[in-house]
Amino acid sequence: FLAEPKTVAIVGCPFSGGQPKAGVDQGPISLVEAGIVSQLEGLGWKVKFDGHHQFEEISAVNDPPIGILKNPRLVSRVTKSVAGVVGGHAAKGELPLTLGGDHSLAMGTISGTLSKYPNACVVWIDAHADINTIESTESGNIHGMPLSFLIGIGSKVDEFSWVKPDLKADSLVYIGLRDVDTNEKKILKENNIKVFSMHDVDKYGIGKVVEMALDHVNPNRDRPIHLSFDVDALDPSVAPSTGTPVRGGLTFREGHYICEAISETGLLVALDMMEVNPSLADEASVKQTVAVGCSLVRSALGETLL
Ligand code: B3U
Ligand code: MN
Ligand code: MN
Repeated sequence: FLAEPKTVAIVGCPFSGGQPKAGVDQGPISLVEAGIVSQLEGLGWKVKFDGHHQFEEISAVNDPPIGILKNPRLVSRVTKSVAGVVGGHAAKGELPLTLGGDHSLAMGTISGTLSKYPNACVVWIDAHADINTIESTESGNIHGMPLSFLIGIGSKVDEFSWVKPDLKADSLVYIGLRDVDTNEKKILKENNIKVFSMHDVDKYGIGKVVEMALDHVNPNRDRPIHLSFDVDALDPSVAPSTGTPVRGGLTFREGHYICEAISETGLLVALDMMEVNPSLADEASVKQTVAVGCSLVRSALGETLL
């Protein structure tokens, strides 16, 4: 495939249906208001942004749980439409930048990426594994589940039959995990999925961890990369305004290093910045979290320190 596209298409997704806390739907609005469009233009990108994605509304009464899954029809329809939008931008050679919104959206973004780049690998930065199946989830929150649908594990849910299980378990690598459910630990082991937890970041340092992560999913550095970044991967002292903060996370520099190193590969084809919730925590914390979200995006899209 061709080198990094020069046009970035911003897909703002004001969506919170994959988890219970209000406010994460304001994440993309805050990131855009903080100036992400002009910041990316300043890095030399042509930026396409024509307003936030509009979703079909389905009220809770028309969307009863399926098993334990909450808001299943809403999440399915929204993520399906996001898959179409992201896939459409990718097909035109643009780099889709999806601003969340909760991480269930990645079901859509990664489906979209794989429709254009079937050989893409996924680098998932998160405190959580987001790989619960319909059998294993205890919360029923779909933002804790997108990867099981994409990989095709767990029993099938009709409502999500549009999701093609096209992501191979060995095309996924995680960095930053520290809050993984017992059931998820089993799923990760059984499917031989490569994880670099915070323990590994402590042990090897972030430079070595990113190198090992890329060696696993992209040994020849020739596969397109989809980077899905959950801001809760960062330590809560760095990114406090998010729905499920977990202490012991990535430092400011570790988070940025990951983005810079992936940018340096020249292989990035899609980027997600997820779970920024500007309604949580005080005003200064919100400002700080939104600013960090913008600067991680800039690093992934080529901003360097020198
Ligand atoms: N693993 C838990 C908790 C969780 C996942 N993602 C977030 N929280 N943000 C679950 O609900 O599946
Ligand atoms: Mn997540
Ligand atoms: Mn998370």
